[in-house]
Order: sequence, then structure tokens, then C-alpha cells
Amino acid sequence: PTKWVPKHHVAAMAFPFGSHPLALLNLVKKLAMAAPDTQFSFLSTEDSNNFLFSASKATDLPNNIKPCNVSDGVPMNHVFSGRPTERVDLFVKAAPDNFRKGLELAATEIGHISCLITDAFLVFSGAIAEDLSVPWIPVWLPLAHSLSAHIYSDKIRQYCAIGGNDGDTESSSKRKILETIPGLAKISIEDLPLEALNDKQSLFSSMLNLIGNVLPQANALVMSFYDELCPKSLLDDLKSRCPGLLNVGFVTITIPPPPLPLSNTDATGCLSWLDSQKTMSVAYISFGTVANFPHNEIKELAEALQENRIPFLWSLRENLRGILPDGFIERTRLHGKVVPWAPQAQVLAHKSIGVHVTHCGANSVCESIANGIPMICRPVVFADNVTNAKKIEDIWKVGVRVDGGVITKNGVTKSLELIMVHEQGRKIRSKAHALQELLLQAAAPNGHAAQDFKTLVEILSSNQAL
Ligand code: U2F
Repeated sequence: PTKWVPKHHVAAMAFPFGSHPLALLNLVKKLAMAAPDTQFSFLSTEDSNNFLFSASKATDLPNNIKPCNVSDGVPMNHVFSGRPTERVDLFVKAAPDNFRKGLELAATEIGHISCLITDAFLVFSGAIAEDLSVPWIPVWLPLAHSLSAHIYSDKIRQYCAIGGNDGDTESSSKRKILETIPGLAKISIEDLPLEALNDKQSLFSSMLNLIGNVLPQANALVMSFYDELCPKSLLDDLKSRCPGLLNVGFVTITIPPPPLPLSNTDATGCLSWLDSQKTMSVAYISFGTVANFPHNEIKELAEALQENRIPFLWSLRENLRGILPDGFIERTRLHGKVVPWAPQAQVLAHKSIGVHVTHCGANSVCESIANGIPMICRPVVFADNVTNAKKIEDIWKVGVRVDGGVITKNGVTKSLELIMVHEQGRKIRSKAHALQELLLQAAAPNGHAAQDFKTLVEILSSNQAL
């Protein structure tokens, strides 16, 4: 057979932490299918690539995507201090050189690179693209309103200071609503991620603080979002700053969901277990891929599930499983299932799911709203979790914060009852369905997202051929 020769070579650069590489790879998969004559190199650290391209997660991987490892910046024999952002800071310190090396390697193997698609957190990628004389397309993976917090970080910092000058106490100024910032009108400073405001906190936060300055220079800016979900003031403002804004739709899912997946995408048997449960009866629980979740709250939640015999499917990272009360898994065997990893996008599309107990990571939120699933929010004070919870509870009104703010046996039981049994829960569910309906229309083949995705594919295919 003749050897396949790609027409273009696009390099994707991941921010290798949490769900970021997973979400970017999902976008790259969609692009690779839409542009079969383009070769994609996927640059991330070895650990991250091993996780993403492992057999169980990469079943639907198109042939025109190739992983390419870059250094994680961790020195040999490094002893970790336990500081939460240590790994990220080491990585940021090694960048951009690690990526430049990775790109050279990819170009040697495949041919010159025609375009860079990068996580928007990697603020130095614009300069690399300029050196290579190729377009730079950053991808913003959190929710759209969070971008405003980065774009307006100087103004928000001034706002804090103004609060102080008014004679406000520091805490009252933090509670101030950011009414003049597009997209954040109902959000207060204390709901924003600290990293967006304090540029001196770590190398990571200094990097994030450059986002607002560099993104307007990009050739296009991709968001994992829909025009129709953005408040108009936010959409207009983002488009005026970043004229190449493309809302290509949620990248981690396909709308409508594909027909039932092959059994090998469900290595932990979640979907077949859900098949045996009653419609809308199961609480799906997941606290994401990175957040440190308080151990006592895991225990309290386990006790609530056990005592009230609530049907549940819990994706709990392996390193946290030991925290469950002794014998919990055995005692809840008839109504619950604990797995280290679930095919979450498909789980949330399953008719048996009635509620999602979540830490409010952006992708989890998107996957819930795309399926009309109400949420019980327990945001950890990390990144955009708190802002997202606010959006869910107060703006979209498709979920509630867990009763009491932190998980206690009684509080979470109350919240579960509220969603599953009470009138207020019925109203929240109907809001969730209305939001899902809006999304289904926005995601229709003739909608904006499909058009923006097409534009993106055209940009990729219109540059220097190999
Ligand atoms: C960081 O978020 P996380 O990685 O903690 O969480 P999510 O944004 O919710 O993404 C988790 C993804 O992993 C998938 C799930 C989501 O697409 O479907 N997943 C799965 O398939 N199976 C599982 O068992 C568990 C998860 C950060 F912490 C957040 O604050 C940010 O909002 C987010 C995006 O920037 O990144």
C-alpha cells in the first residue's frame, strides 16, 4: 500500500495538568476527524501522554494524531516539598524550552509545522508561533466568564483597592459584586480564583496573569463554549478584544451523544451497572482530576449514601479510596458502585442519572448541563470552581451548593432530597432541561458552534502545506 502523506502538520501543545490535556485532546480528535489529510502532533509530558493514549482511553483515536513527549521540568532526584503548585511551577519554569524542543522533534519526524493550537494557559506559545511564522490558536478551556476575570485582572485588583479607600474592610470589598466587568456582573471578588488576581503567588499565577495581554494577539481564540450560553455583554466584549473568537461548542462531548459506546470504553462497567438502575434515580459523584478533596467530607458523604441507601455511582481517585469507611463498598454493594474512573460524558447521558455531585470543574459542569442533569455543588477553593458554582446556583439556577457549604452527612442528605424529591428540585430540574434545550439548539448542525468549528478547520487547512 502507498504511504499516507499528510498535507499539513498541526502541533497541539497541552497544559499537562488536571483535565486540560484530556479536553484539548478531545478537540484535537474532532479536528483530526474533520481534517483527515492533516497530521496532528500532541505535545504533553510523558505521564500525561501515557494517561491519555493508554489503551482504555484511546479507543476512538484517529490515526492522524501522534503523541510527542515534552519534559515535565522535574529535576532528577527532586524531593517534593508538598507545595500544591510545585509540579506546575517546575513545568512552567522548564517552558517554553521544553516545547521548543518537542516541536523541533515533531517537525523532524513529520515535516514543518503549519499551525500551533495550544492551551490558552501557555501564554508563551504566541512568541513560539511568531518565530515559526505560523498562526497561533489558543484554546480557552474553562467557562467563558472566567476569561473575563483574567482579561480584567488589573481592573479587578484596582476594584479591591477602591473598596479599601472607601473605608470598606478588606472582607467587605471582597464581597463586592463586579458589576462593571462583562460576564461577572453577579460575581464578587471572593468568588474568583486567587491565581487570577495575585500575580506574585507562584510562577503559575504570573503566567495566568499574562493571559489578558497575550490572547488578543492570537490569530483565533477557541472556546469550549457556545455563543448562545454567553451573556451578550460578555460575548460582545470578548469578540471586540479577540476578533477571532470561535465558540466551537463543548469539546469533551458530542451533542447529541453518540450511540452506545463500545464495551471497551467502559472498562469499569459503569454503563452496564447504570442499565440495571431506575430512571433518574442515581447520584453520580465525582470531584474531578486534581482538586484535593477534604477527607472527612468523603467519609461524611459515604455515611450519607449508606444510611439512606441512595443509589450512587462514585468516581473516586484510587489514592482516595482508602479514606472510605471500612466495609463501605461491601455494605453498599446492592445500591452503589465506586470506580477509579468512569466514562463520565456517557455516564451523565445515561437515563438512570438523577443528579451530579460535583466540585464544579468546567468540563464537568458543561457535561452536566448538556445532559440536563441538576448539580449539587461542593466547589473546593481552587481555580474557577467557586465561580462556576455561583454561575450554576445563582445565574443558571440548575443546581444548589451543598447544604452548609461543606459536605456533612445531614447536609448532603438534605441536598440530595431537595433535588430528587422536593418541589424546589423539580424547578431546578426543569431549568436544567431548559438550559439543555438551549444547548441542543446551539449545537445543531446549522448552529454557530458548527460554523465556528468549520472556520477553525479552514484555518488549519489554509496554511503552508507540507
Ligand atoms: C480542572 O478541572 P478538573 O480536571 O478537576 O475537572 P473537570 O473540568 O470537571 O474535568 C474533568 C474531566 O475528566 C472527565 C470528565 C471531564 O471531562 O468527564 N472524567 C472522566 O471522564 N471520568 C472520571 O471518572 C472523572 C473525570 C480544574 F480543577 C477546574 O477548576 C477547571 O475548571 C478545569 C478546566 O480548566 O480544569
